[in-house]
Amino acid sequence: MVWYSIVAVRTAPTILHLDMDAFYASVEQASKPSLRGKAVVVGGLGPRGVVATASYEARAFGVHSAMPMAQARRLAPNAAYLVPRFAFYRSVSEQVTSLLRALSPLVEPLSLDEAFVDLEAGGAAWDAESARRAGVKLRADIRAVTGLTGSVGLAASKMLAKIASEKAKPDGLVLIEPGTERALLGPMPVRALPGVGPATNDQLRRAGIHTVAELAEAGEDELVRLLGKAHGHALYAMALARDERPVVAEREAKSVSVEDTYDVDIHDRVRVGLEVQRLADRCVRRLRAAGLSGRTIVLKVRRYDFSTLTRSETLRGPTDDPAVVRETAARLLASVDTTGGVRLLGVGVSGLADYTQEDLFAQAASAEAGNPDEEPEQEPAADRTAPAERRWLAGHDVRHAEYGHGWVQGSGLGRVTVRFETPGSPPGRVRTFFVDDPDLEPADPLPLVPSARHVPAGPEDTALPEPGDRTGERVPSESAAEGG
Ligand code: TTP
Ligand code: MG
Ligand code: MG
Repeated sequence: MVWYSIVAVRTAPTILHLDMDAFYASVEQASKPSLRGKAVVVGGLGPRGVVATASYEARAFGVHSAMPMAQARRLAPNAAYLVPRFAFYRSVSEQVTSLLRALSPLVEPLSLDEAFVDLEAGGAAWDAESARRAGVKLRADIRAVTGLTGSVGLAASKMLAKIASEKAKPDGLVLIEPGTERALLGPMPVRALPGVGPATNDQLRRAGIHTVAELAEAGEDELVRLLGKAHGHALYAMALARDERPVVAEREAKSVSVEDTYDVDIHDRVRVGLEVQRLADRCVRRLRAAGLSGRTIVLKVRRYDFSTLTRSETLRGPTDDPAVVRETAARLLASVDTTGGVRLLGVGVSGLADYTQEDLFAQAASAEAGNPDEEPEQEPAADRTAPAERRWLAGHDVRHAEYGHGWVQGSGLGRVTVRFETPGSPPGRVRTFFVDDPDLEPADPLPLVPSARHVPAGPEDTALPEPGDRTGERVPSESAAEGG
């Protein structure tokens, strides 16, 4: 196997970007036959709950990630609303990652459902044709092993590979032939480029720049004048499709942070506060997209004289709640002297854990208690005693002594409704039980593809925080439900 990755500028489209389609929702559909082809929304319950993702069927109603759950329910009242099962999504993600690692030692995961792969470094591809073959085979392997679809982009750079996979969505493959990059990028909105968020987008729009072609025409000097040196320079390079960032293997994120440098120092204390809130929200979005939560909130402030301060606060439990991160960052800001002006602000979260279910349980708890103001994230999970109904989270698996494996379709008023079906069965029947029915127990998820090499609910699951009322109630095995 030869390592070509040292070669300066790549000419073959051998960087692959994979992004799974509607990831959490697709896992739920693969898991629950009755939901296939239906609108499915996965997200947090409770007053501050937001949509994690929506199936493409639900997107047709306008539902999308980060939308308040209440708004989603108004748009798509008949969709299935499910609570995320992060440990299960991670186990599926690991199945996908091991397929990527078989292609190359250079695999750079970006989130639970997304990664770059340097095919050339693994000897898996060397030109457009071999790259396309590798991409087609990868998609087929992912489907065989997980039952899910992922979209693949192939290009000679990371930026274009990611743009390509976005174009390929859902369930497709797009290869950008070298030499066609600029023609392809030209008509795209500037927002398609990495690093162009809403603020930059607005700034460019005010300058009459809407498309990537217009960005390239504006020229480097103009962009530097508009956006500052670093950003202007970087954006100009991307507008010309120049991106030589290498694929970096195993970048274990120790923290997730975002920062902004201001061309003009900010003096107004209120404005500084607003910027910090905005950064906190952005930081949380990244955290969530990476399937992480963290305990330590960090605020970074570079002052007019380039002196840089960091302040941090560690919470009792991990969080990915925007309100908690915002409040903590605001508290930290209160302890910093910003008179004289601020050049840079940053907000980060460290002490990372995989997504804990804690926040969601807390949200569900405060919803039940009718107390949206409580700060559940700062209480240890073990202290919360659950009423019987909270064992039955919508979408989570159960086993009934007589009817076998199923999932919770809903609960309330002392009843729980269960649909009895498994990934390999036809759509199943619904039955209703009392919440304290002794024949009904929480269960581990079943593999999405019954014969797959990997059993999703293994030690990984037990390592993650569990709701207190589940421990010690493990169903001995999932052997009965799937004949293989
Ligand atoms: P994405 O890849 O951004 O979205 P997606 O896979 O659901 O849909 P598609 O890629 O087809 O457009 O995110 C991957 C998963 O991360 C998503 O399924 C749920 C989670 N997520 C959140 O929890 N919150 C968010 O705001 C986003 C964007 C994603
Ligand atoms: Mg995705
Ligand atoms: Mg993604």
